[in-house]
Amino acid sequence: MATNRTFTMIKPDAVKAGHTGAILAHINKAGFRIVAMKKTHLSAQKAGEFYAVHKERPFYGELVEFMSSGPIVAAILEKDNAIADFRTLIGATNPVEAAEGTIRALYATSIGENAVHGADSDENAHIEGNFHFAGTEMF
Ligand code: 3AN
Repeated sequence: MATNRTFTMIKPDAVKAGHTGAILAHINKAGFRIVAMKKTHLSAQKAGEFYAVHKERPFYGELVEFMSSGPIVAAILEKDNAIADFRTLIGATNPVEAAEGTIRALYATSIGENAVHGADSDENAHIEGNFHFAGTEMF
């Protein structure tokens, strides 16, 4: 069922800073089960495809450059109310607005380099998960 799954990426800033383990611990402690996970490095083309919905936004070029600047950790996560609960766990897009204790408040450095991605709907979680993983890699 897609309704209890979300999709996340630990972004290049957080991977580079060595926060992968700490972020996964937050995710684990919040009750998410890992359905699929991999460390990978997106090409600029792949990052551009992933963020195609933001093509017209002024920060698109910057976003694609950043997301292809180093390795990421991509994962599909499962939990009741996964989309909303994960967005609560990560906090606001801009870390200065992110609630205390959230992943972005703890690890993000700016609105662009904000440590983690979280899908914003069941539909997008499904699309984004399938972008990164084959059905045979989901358990
Ligand atoms: P969220 O990831 O919280 O859903 P979106 O969907 O508005 O946020 O933006 C997608 C990604 O684009 C963000 N995670 C962030 O990395 C980047 N982004 C958003 N707004 C800006 C901005 N004003 N300047 C640079 N990058 C931005």
